Amino acid sequence: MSRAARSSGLKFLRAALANSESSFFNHHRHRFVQIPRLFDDPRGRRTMSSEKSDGDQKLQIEVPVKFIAHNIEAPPSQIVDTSKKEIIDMFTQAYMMRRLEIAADTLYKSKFIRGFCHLYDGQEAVVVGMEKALTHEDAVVTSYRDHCTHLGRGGTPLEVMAELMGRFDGASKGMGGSMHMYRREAHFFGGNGIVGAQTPIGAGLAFAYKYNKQPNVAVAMYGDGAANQGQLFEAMNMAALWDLPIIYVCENNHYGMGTAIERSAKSPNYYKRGDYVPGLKVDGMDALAVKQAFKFSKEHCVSGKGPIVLEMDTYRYHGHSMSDPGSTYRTRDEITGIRQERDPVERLRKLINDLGLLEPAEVKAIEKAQRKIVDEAVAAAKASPEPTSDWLTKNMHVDTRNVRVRGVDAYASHPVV
Ligand SMILES: Cc1ncc(C[n+]2csc(CCOP(=O)(O)OP(=O)(O)O)c2C)c(N)n1
Ligand SMILES: [Mg+2]
Repeated sequence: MSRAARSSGLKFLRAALANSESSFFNHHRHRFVQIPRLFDDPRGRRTMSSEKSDGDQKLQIEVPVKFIAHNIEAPPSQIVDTSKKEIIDMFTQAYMMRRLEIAADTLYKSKFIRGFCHLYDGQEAVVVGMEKALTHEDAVVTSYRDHCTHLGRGGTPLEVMAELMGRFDGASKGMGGSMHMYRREAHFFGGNGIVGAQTPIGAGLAFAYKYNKQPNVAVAMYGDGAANQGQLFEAMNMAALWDLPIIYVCENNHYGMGTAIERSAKSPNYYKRGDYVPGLKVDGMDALAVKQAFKFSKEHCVSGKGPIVLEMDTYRYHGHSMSDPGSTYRTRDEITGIRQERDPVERLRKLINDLGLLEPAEVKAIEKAQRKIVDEAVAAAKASPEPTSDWLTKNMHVDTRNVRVRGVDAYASHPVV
């Protein structure tokens, strides 16, 4: 469809909206609010403009799925301030994440990647939307499902790919693997293999911000399975007691390994599970809704109101890890249905098309460029060397060469080998 034809289609859409709160939009579709947007100019006139000073185009989009609040008087608006550039950017990032995870799947099956490997495809909107509301001065800590979190924090596809293959160019010099992405300079404190372990670490990061009087927030991301872990409640208690600036993000992908949430949680309303901690349930497949929820939460935390829980309603397409085909505890129809109705990458693409932000050929060009980036990262990771054996002890905190430790017998000591 030409840009002109789409634009006349949009005019029709606007007219339809002006006339009715039409059922034309089902509950998963974004509603386009207003282009150009009205705002007050410095001379006190109401001015129509769609251009920002940098040539970007301002947009306001109504996200269709309502935020559901717990212990929050004024939940965030359904209307999200965004821009053409931001939407294209989110699509580009989400598309690249998707490609990277699919490449990882292939590499795993051809044995270039070994060991644990948990893929994030399906959940991309959570990281992409989150990063639009935070800065890299804010801290993030997550679970073992961390490849895309690393990319969101500005890490490169090569750092992820090489880490997956145990190569020296990896985020952790190839010594950690899939669960151990890490990027200190962007305040990304890694993936964690122990379910829930990141939640008290997040409280510690938030404590540091409060102690140093820094206007930043810590984010601890955990799964629906981890939501039943005791340490989360201990950490939340402390965070709430001390009003720590932390956003607890429950990525509810509806399964903990092969166990559906209804079979593992007495209450699968994870946004309420902080009890005295405010919470919001968010459509975690909608990057704009995610951004809005994080913007709201960061303001909440930095203003001194303490922690908040965001339940992201999301879905993982792959099995729990590469050893799980992911099809024994759920139906193929369920997976296909989510792909068709809620896919986060397709939603962003649709937004670009519906608003006529790019021509279809321009979208194709973005996809091609991102595929090339991933392909090049795979090639470079394969060419990257393995870490040399002296790296095995390089990150030890203590030089143990002259240290003796007590044995089972209190009077005998042994050298550390
Ligand atoms: C303390 C601990 N218990 C058990 C495990 C094994 N384990 C790894 S992932 C997982 C399920 C977690 O599910 P969820 O929190 O929903 O995260 P998701 O994998 O869905 O992202 C379990 C039980 C572990 N790694 N650590
Ligand atoms: Mg889960």
